[in-house]
Amino acid sequence: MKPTEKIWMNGEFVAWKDAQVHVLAHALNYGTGIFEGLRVYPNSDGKAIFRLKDHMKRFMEGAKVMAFDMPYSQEELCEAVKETVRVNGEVDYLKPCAFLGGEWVGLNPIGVPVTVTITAIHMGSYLGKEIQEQGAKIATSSWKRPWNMAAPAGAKVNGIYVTSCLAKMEAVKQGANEALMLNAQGNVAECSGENIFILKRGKLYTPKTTDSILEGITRNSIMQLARDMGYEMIESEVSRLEAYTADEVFMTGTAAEITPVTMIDHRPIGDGVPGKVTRQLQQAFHDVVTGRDERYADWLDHV
Ligand code: PPE
Repeated sequence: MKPTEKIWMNGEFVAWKDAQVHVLAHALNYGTGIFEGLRVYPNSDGKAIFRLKDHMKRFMEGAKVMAFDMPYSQEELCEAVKETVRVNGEVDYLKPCAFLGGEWVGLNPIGVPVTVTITAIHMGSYLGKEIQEQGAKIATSSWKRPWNMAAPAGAKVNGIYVTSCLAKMEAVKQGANEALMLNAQGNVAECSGENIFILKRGKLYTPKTTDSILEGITRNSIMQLARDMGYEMIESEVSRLEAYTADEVFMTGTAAEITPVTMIDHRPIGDGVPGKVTRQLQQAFHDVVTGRDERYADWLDHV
């Protein structure tokens, strides 16, 4: 990975190569961390971070779920994210992390110090420019999305991402671009790092927050944009069959933005090309994040 200038680590900026932890850091061995992902976009008057407060609110909520003793407030972290953009210049993605560090063996996390970092990177297109434009082929994974009885599936907890990594690897080895994960009920939950939407008979559907999904901020933004554009937008259970027979399918995420899905398990979705509504939402989202649509100016934090 191409290094950027400086990483914010426990309140100070350190050089990329100096942002190190011990091999016995608790999070490295037991997955006891949380993270976020935010994008920064060029706007007419500089740069803006998309939904900064909402991302850092989710970060603090994740810390609460993990019972971390967070050394910084949400406001301090928002400021630190902005500062990280300023000192690193041309970056487009930020990854705040909070994890149990130390030098430790043993599961009990009580008393292990929390390390907080914010790394800026140059991500570009997450799934690849061609996939984002032409559509992704996705494959149902044999790995199910962890559900509430086993893990706090609604929080971005590091350890939970093992399932996403296994699912993604399986999909890629099968020749697909992304994995579709089902929940304990066998309904559609989400992809390895994206939420999913389907369009059927003119209405948009996306799995409910209780369907073992991460409550995506892009998901929330698209729900609002779709409603403002006059579409009926329904949060409901989505079966695998409904996904196969949808007129359009797309994924949403900070990294993947809005990516059309043109094939699920070798079955073409609609005409097998990105759909009209997907294209419309992609364009609308682009206008919002680049500050061209003033109705959503509140979602942008200028740096
Ligand atoms: N589901 C999962 C499991 C997930 O990881 C993400 C974000 C989403 C849904 C979409 O959430 P939101 O970004 O708030 O719209 N996944 C991050 C993955 C990046 C990474 O590889 O790391 C992201 O998009 O930033």
